[in-house]
Amino acid sequence: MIREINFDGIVGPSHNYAGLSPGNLAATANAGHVAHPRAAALQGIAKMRANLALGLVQGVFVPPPRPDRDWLARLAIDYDAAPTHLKAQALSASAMWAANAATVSPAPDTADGRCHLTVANLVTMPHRSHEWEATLAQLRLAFADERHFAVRAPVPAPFGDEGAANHMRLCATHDAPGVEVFVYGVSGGPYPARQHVEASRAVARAHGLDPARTLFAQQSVAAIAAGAFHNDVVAVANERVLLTHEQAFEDRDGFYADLRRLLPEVEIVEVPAAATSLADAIGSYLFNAQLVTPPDGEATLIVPGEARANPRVWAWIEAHLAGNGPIRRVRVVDVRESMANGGGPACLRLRVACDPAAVDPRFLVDDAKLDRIAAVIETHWPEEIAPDAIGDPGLLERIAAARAALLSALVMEELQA
Ligand code: SUG
Repeated sequence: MIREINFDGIVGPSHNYAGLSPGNLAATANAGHVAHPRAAALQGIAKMRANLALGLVQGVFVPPPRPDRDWLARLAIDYDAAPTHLKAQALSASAMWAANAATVSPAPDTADGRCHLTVANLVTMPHRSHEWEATLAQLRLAFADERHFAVRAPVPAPFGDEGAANHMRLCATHDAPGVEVFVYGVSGGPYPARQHVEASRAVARAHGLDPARTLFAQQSVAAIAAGAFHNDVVAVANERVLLTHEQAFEDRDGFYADLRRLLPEVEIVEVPAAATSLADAIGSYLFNAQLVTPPDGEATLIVPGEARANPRVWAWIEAHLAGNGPIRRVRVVDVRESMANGGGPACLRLRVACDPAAVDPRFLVDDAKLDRIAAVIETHWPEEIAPDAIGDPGLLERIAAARAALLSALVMEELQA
């Protein structure tokens, strides 16, 4: 029985604001602020609880070891001796944004009838370029059953791949064959285009997707320049609904026409720039919502509090709900610590449509398990990290102990490394 599972990255104990992602306007604007890892992680837990309450299946990924001393060793330096920028890059908790962990093609779409996951190489940003090894180890554990899953190593550099944040799947229902859409950027603007078309094409080939049901769409140059460093900041899809900003795609009409040809029942909900500018979209993260179908069938949009705080964005949501549109319900979640680094509700989760019984149960959560995780966070996660604290040996010990306590609570000690 195929269900969509949202795997949320548990916010790691090293969460801090170092401004490491040019083109991610929230992250650069908040550089140097004091971060609150404990509150950040508890906000993530509350979001997961709200999803469980909707009747959704929920999973978790655990934070990788930070600082990444293996990566520093390959750079021939110890953490203590490293300059500040390398310290910050080694310490980042950026793996919390699980939408960048991998690209997922569920079994109904692939040639061998297995669910394929390709780990994203994240090569564009130095602090994210070393995430993939720990992510690969974790996915190999969670999706170890090779009758159901193929977990694949990343596409080689220099072809940038940022995973599911630049991938959408449209389908009648999650268990039916879908149309997979890979959104790529073209460099030349003020900010890097992180998703390269060569990487997207390689992932599609590796997953054994039917070329006749696979689309490659260029993200608009204007969207990247306005701060949409991933497609999931300007568009989100679920089943046959695409919610998108008018300026998300370079060839909007061509893309919509292709989509309608391949999936005649598609419902394209376009938010006009006149109602919500790109700046409003990026400031509010309206499109970085989770668009989900709970068991009651009422398509639900899970938005960050910042979307409610923007009067134009909230007015658009209320008008859509009052009308006859396909989105029937909205839920507001507080993930402001993650938002301040440019990560909204959708960034924090990786969607895997599969039979939950095929997943290692340690990665699936119910309320009782979330209680246990929250207790570890309350006890061990640092309350705050100030920018000048990242060299403090006491903080590093605390971060390591916090992660060890979480792995022990989840019986995942084999990820300790
Ligand atoms: O890659 N922020 C992340 C945010 C990722 C959001 N993910 C999706 N849109 N799916 C990024 O830019 C900032 C970390 C720092 O500066 O310390 C950061 O990496």
